[in-house]
Amino acid sequence: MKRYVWLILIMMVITSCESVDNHIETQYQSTSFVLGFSQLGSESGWRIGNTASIKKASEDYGVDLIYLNAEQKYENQIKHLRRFIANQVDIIAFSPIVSTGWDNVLKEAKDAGIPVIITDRGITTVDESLYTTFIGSDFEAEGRKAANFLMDYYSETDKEIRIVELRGTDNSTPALGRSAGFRTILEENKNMEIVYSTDGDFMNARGKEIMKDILKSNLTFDVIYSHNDAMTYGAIVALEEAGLMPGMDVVIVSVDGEQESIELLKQGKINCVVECTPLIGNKLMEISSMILRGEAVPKEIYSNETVFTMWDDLTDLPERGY
Ligand code: GYE
Repeated sequence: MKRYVWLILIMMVITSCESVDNHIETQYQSTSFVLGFSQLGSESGWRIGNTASIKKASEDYGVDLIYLNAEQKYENQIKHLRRFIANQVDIIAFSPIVSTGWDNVLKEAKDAGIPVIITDRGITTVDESLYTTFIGSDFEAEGRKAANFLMDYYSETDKEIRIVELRGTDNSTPALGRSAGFRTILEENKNMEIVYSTDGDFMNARGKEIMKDILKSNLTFDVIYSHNDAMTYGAIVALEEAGLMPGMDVVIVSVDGEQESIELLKQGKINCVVECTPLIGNKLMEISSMILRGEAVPKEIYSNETVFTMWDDLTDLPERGY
């Protein structure tokens, strides 16, 4: 082909991608396939790590990634998915901010013959055929692990244990699962009670604000169970500002396992960290390739995850990477 034809073609590709969205970030590699990925936002260190993992993996695997960030808005994610369908990407992946409200757009993707992978957070749908697979964590198991730590921690006492729960974004599957799993274990122990539970939206600032309000009220409590590290950091600052010692005066259980929370665990300011890994980029690229090659993949692909507690020797723990 003549050189100027190539030039025009390249210019066309660049212009069409630039017009997709202000927040668009594209990476062009020697193409194997085009993956449209809608990230739900940038609310936490976990999320930043998740985005970095997916971007890095797309580079390593030579995948053309069209990355869009919904900035915490469900409506934006719906728009993203429609753009991916209109652009006829080879495969779509997205991390749904909430669990419901996806059926129509997923039906459109299905009708267009574009496979969809749900990553990180799950969805609730009556029609499981609307997506190909889910890659992420078992949030109920995480909730159970958090409660099991408290069962161990308080195994020697009969006193009533009063728990404050900082929940993640309402109607998101990590918030639903972490609440549900936690409660299933708590039901086995009549001495433990959730005395206050509220939506902190997985945000550091909300964790701090909620904890400040609680400390101003007359509520007494022994434990904070926080659905993510970001809210935990905010709550810790509020406790310290009130002259309390996190980890001593209040037992703290957090979920995620960011490097920062492991440091706080080592310092004794957090008592238990339930791991939830955001590093699913490689898996996403591998599974995408398999689907596009027509190979069968499991409907649910869960990460292997552990729990870090105040009783563990964490000196040799490798850098977390998020
Ligand atoms: O725990 C939290 C993030 O969806 C599992 O979202 C993820 C959660 C994670 O904001 O830090």
